[in-house]
Amino acid sequence: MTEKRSALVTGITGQDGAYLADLLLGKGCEVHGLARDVSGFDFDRLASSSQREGRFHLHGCDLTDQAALRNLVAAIRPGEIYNLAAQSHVPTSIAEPLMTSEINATAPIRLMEAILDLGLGGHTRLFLAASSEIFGDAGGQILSENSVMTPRNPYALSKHHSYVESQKFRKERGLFIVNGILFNHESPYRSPAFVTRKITLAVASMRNTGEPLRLGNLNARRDWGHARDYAEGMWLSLQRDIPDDYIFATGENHSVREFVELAFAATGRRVRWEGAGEDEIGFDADTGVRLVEVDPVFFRPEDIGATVGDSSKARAELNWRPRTNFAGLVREMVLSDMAR
Ligand code: NDP
Ligand code: GDR
Repeated sequence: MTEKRSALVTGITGQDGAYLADLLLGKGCEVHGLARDVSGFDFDRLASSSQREGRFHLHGCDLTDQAALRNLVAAIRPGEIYNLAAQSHVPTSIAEPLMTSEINATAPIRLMEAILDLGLGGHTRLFLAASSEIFGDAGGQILSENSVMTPRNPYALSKHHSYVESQKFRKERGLFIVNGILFNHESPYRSPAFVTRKITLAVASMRNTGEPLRLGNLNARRDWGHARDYAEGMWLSLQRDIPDDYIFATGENHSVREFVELAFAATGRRVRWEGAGEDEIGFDADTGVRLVEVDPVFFRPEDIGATVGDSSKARAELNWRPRTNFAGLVREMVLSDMAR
């Protein structure tokens, strides 16, 4: 742990913010969370953190408000900053590229400038949440820190911009910055805008609604891990004395179709697929009830077919490894949604 045991976490109301806040509090840290809408604050995800009286502080601040962000950093003088705040939804970035770029690229660059201007360069360590999206569509090739990067949507471009700039701040201006190149990670805290939680929520509620689940590309493959493991990787990466960039990934990938099958299996149902492409339908193998339909609305113009990451550097240098496997992740998400 760095000298001053205080951390500023942007994006505290998001999925990763909840796991990271819990982890940092467990390590005895003072946690300052930046949330843009304190009045609409989601205490559901942060229920256990917010109960740690005295060591959990919430600050209302939009990441794009440069002056407010700088004042916050000056007041807290955090030993660690985890910049998790982002417009993190790929389709939204296509609809709103400018807003995505301001939050995901310009704001982190301003944050780096603020650390320098405030004279905190030798004190504050900064973690930036980069993304496997920066590689673009690598055709299922296993991706390492040295793989070619060809970002292809506004979200990926914004994350790539921040990634490239941060390397300059590290090399040329001496800031302690780590990029975690994060592959997909999910959990019961995942927003329903993403396919995994959309599936587990639908599977859990289907007996009541009877509505089939409508999905896009069933054949897309992702390297899916558990968010709790990735939060641990973020923390580990700031504990080393030399800053560097790390891939966090499980090293295996699975299709949306496999995710659907395992999710239904957790409720005792088997899926039988019929048809192909937009006409494919998933039926309950025992009752014949329609469980899944393909809806072209959810297809993406330039979807990435498959991702899989090589996290051997993080495993060797940080002693990091994912603890929850794919089947365990799907089951935990379904059971959590059923319990709700
Ligand atoms: P979420 O979308 O769950 O959370 C994003 C957070 O950013 C939310 O708390 C959101 O607040 C906040 N935020 C968005 N815009 C602003 C703003 N202008 N000012 C302040 N806060 C803002 O993301 P995850 O937790 O899943 O991901 C964390 C980080 O990791 C993100 O940067 C994401 O891009 C990156 N990442 C995530 C991966 C994943 O699979 N989960 C994989 C690769 C990278 P609000 O609640 O107000 O919307
Ligand atoms: P992704 O996650 O774009 O990889 O970004 P998402 O869950 O949205 O998509 C994964 C794959 O599933 C396919 N898909 C669908 N996706 C959604 N959302 N809804 C559907 O109905 C659906 N049907 C099929 C998609 O086409 C895609 O191929 C996540 C985010 O967390 C980013 O912030 C992060 O950087 C990357 O992961 C790594």
